[in-house]
Amino acid sequence: MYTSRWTKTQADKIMKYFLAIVIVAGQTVFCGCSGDSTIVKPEISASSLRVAEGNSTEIIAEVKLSINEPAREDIVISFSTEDRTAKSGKDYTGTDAGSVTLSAGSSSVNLAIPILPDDNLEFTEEFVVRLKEPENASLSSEYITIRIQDNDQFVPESDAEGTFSPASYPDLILVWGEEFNGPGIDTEAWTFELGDGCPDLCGWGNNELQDYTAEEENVRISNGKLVITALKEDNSQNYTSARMITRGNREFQYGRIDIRARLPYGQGIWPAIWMLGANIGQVGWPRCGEIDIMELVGHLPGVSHGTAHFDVGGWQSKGSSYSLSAGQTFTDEFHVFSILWEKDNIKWYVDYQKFFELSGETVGGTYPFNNPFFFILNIAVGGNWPGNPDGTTVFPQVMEIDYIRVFQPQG
Ligand SMILES: [Ca+2]
Ligand SMILES: [Ca+2]
Ligand SMILES: [Ca+2]
Ligand SMILES: [Ca+2]
Repeated sequence: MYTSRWTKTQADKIMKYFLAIVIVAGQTVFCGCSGDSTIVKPEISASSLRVAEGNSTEIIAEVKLSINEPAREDIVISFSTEDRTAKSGKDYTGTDAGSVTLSAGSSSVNLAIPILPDDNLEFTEEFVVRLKEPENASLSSEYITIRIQDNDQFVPESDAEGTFSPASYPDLILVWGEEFNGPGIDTEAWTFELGDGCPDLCGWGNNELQDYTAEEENVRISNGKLVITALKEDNSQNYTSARMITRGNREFQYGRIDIRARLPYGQGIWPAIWMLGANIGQVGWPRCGEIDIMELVGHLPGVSHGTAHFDVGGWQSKGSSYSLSAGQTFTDEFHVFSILWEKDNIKWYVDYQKFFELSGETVGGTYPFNNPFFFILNIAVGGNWPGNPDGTTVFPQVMEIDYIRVFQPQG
């Protein structure tokens, strides 16, 4: 055998050195421009997460941190949390100095954050986990967003007149409470749209029959309620009603909106509680977006419709409806019509029962609902959807609105 001048120890050292070169070469990038080489650190990535809130016990949000190749050595990743709309101590348990170890040989590790339960109706809340770059790995992104999806149900109370909603919610601010309890209609909030829509929009775009007025016989406050009345005028085929809007006066972007109302009925009667994008003057309809919180066609007096209208290069709508038990109608008593309107998402409710949800992903084209909107209240008579009144239709017909309340998250 060839007699080496190296001792065994020296040979071992050389072998280790050689192996080290092979290992390093396996992850070496040769840069053609300079001839230098750079060691590429393994990269750690994680994606944003949506978790459902719990009711009595903590839910653990598990953020999976993945590495693009099995870790060659233990990687300690430090992290902290930062409040956004979710607050540490109330909605989740945050930390200033967390750490998690991705062990040698493994390709992922879960970072766990406790989500705190409650029974409150809330908006979707979020916080972020901020990762600190470890010495021996890089990060694909520093921030991971955790969204907490509220899971709470609410059963409304009722009085002799029907169901009602609470005047306040924990952690929500009442940004507009229109109680209709004053002596008259608040003209700083409301203006009236008058006439038959002619010449621009005769029949208000739907071949409706009514003339809108601001006369007391068509619109007034009575017993703490707004009363809109559709009338068949004596000795004629003409109908009068009222349509009032908050355009330019009370406009809102997002909110929990609760409206307590009792609705008219009968063939050809079409009450609506709805919203239009405040930019309608600039972009027109349907690009401005339309949120119908409640629409009812009077021949189906137990069915309330919730619908969104928008533009996908042409008009499109999506919606659903809520039906009372057989034999019951929305004229019998008051009900609470609500939307929970958040960024990229709207949910529709009657008496806190969700019956429709629209999310940004399901709207092709431009999503118009992340903008300010104003309210519209009206009773239309006749038109394309309900058809015209007939001999069965009883006049007058009234829509009574007890209140409109707009809540937004605190802070
Ligand atoms: Ca809960
Ligand atoms: Ca919460
Ligand atoms: Ca909750
Ligand atoms: Ca009231």
